[in-house]
Amino acid sequence: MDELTQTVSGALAAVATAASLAELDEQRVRYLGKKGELTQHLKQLGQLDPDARRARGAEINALKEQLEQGLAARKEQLEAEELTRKLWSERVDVTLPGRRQAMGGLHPVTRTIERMEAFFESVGFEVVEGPEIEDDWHNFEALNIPPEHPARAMHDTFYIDPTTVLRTHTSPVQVRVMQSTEPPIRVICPGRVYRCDSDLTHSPMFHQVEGLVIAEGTGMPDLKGTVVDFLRAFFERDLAVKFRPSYFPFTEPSAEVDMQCVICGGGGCRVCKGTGWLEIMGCGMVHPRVLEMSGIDAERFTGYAFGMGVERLAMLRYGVNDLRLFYENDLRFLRQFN
Ligand code: 2U9
Repeated sequence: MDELTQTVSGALAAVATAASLAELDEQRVRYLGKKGELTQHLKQLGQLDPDARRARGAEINALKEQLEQGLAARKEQLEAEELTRKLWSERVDVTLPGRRQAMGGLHPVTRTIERMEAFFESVGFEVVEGPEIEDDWHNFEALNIPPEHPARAMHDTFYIDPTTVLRTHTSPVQVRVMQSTEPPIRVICPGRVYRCDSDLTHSPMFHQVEGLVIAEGTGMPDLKGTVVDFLRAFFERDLAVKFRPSYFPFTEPSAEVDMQCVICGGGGCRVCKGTGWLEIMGCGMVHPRVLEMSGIDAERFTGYAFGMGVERLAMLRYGVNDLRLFYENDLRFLRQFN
């Protein structure tokens, strides 16, 4: 018996210092496994007479229980250590600075449109948008653009079907405003427009901002004042501006607007082709037939309108020399506007 007690106390010592769960299990197998030392002793009980067997059996079982308790206690310890190690290795330092969300920004074309809207809203215009897919009547007919007009040719306009187009200008939005609103009307219409045209200086999709004012007694002086004030506010400079007679089917009289070159200040450079002037927009008094077709009494009301390309204004304001940069989504280009 002494021998077995000694064995078990040695086993308890080994269990108490087992360095891992695997080592602990080795100890369990060594003493309590099928061929374990204690198990062997229990198997030999059969050879004893009943009284001795009962006494010896109780002793061995007590030792076995002691060893099982030792194994369980060490197992619990080792598992707790293992959990602590795992938690420590997976710890998160909540005091570290967070990863910042990269800040996005508005596209230069959007910024330009917003800048234009801000000016016109400050002088009483309302911003109105309309559909990019238009019918022939709103895009052409109501604007006094006759069926034989070159703009209507397949090579200038994207046709969806014989009477449906991608709008070639935002003017159909103003037509819709005239049809649905009693004057006075004071609107600007920004948006995408489409023309079957693509080269270094033309994109098949670009943006326009057009304006329309309809009121009793308005005329060329109001038009000129509005346009000059806009250009000076937009470019933040006291620019020279001139109005050159021109022709559009929807305005009469019509004018193209030239402004002092913002790149060279008027001395002459590559951008203004040495003239000192830049063509910047078109405008005119709304043709009475255009007013009448949309249900406005042209005897009582007059109107003025203007139109400009957003990309062109953005290029001049930001000093961008290639239109294609606006459509390539190159972040190195776009990040410069924030
Ligand atoms: C209605 C009546 C008249 C809008 C106008 C222009 C002159 C013009 C061009 C500028 C550069 C187009 O983007 S561009 O190629 N626009 O020259 N636009 S008057 O006249 C209107 C519009 C709507 C009902």
